[in-house]
Amino acid sequence: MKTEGAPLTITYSVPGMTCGHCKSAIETEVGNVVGVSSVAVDLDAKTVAVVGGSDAEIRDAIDEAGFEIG
Ligand SMILES: [Cu+2]
Repeated sequence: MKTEGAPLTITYSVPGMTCGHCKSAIETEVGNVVGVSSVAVDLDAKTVAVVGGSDAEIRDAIDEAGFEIG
């Protein structure tokens, strides 16, 4: 049996995000990662705050959406 702690919020810096299109692309890809319960994109701060999921899979999803983590 696997025990998990409370989900952590991890914040990624994604400087390439510029508009609502970028925002929804990231939200869709990262939202599909197993275990992710929340994705909050801040276009002004260029950050993506993610609750739950694995760091490696979230990084892959951001890459998959066409963005680089800065
Ligand atoms: Cu955009």
